[in-house]
Amino acid sequence: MLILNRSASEPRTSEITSETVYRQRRELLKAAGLFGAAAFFSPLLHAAPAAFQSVPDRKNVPGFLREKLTARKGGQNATGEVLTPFEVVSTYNNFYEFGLEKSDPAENAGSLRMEPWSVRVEGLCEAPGLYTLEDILKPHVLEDRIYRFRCVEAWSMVVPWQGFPLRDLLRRFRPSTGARYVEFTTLKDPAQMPGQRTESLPWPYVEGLRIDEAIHPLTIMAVGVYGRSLPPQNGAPLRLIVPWKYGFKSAKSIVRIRFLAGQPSTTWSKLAPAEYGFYANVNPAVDHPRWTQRRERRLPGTLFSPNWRETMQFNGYGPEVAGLYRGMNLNRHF
Ligand SMILES: Nc1nc2c(c(=O)[nH]1)N[C@H]1C(S)=C(S)[C@@H](COP(=O)(O)O)O[C@H]1N2
Ligand SMILES: [Mo]
Repeated sequence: MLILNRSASEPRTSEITSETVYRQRRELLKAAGLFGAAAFFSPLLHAAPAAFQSVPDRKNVPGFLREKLTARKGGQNATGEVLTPFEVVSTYNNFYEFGLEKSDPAENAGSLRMEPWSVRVEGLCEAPGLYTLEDILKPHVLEDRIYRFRCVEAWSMVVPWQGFPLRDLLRRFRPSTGARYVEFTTLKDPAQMPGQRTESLPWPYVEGLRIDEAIHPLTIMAVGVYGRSLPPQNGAPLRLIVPWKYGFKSAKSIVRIRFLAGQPSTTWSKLAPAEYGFYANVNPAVDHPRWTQRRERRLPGTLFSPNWRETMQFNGYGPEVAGLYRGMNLNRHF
């Protein structure tokens, strides 16, 4: 986002065909030394998304998570928009802990160990402690949430996540009345996360929300995508999804939740306060200093058909969330 000083450029590869075809072509092009030119050869495919069932599950998924995903509640596609195929969602990623290129996380995140996993809960609450992933998930029924996902870099997707409302989790820790904000921290372990052996960002990655944003019914903790456990590159085993905010608010691979009285100091807002605010609500009227936010590229697209569309205020979730910001100047609190 900041480091490479790159523009909202085209994807390096065109990730639009079925997974098998995609992989075969990738191998072929790699062999021919043409990988970077893949986009030129990819036909546009406007096909319906693959059925959730056709998405392979990861190996080593804990049994309790597999059961949860199988027993999930159904949902519906509230956006009414075409889903972004799994092979794009899982290969075009931002996860700087595994590298800066979009293809790096898919290539490098296999080294992330997700078992055992635990989350430390701290700060202004009555039930702090160290919770295992199983403790965290136990009482929650997973549900499908199909959301638009808009990165600050001006690309977007529509993604079928599986997760549960963050409010149902936070309530279990009995936050005190003084808790006005909640902070989320990603794992820091350079042995597993090669990107952390560089100083591309100050580690660990920290994000945060105002408590009313955190307990808004649209805010979820996701553990699955396309009906299967999250691939590590998407922030397994536990990541935030806040669909009306730019993607960088949605911290991945969370190991700490902290309740605070004051606004947490978050990674991007600290690093480049003029570019990335704490709120980061999707807002076509407030441009990034280096590019417009009026429009976005809906993935997948190709060099020949970048699939531009108008960006919607609050990413289209204004009817649900605008009330959270009544009376606030969203040009200042961007
Ligand atoms: N820990 C961590 N979380 C992160 C990031 C990151 O680099 N590290 N990138 C953010 C950004 S900029 C985006 S757009 C989304 C990307 O999520 P996805 O790869 O699942 O699409 O993750 C967000 N969460
Ligand atoms: Mo992003």
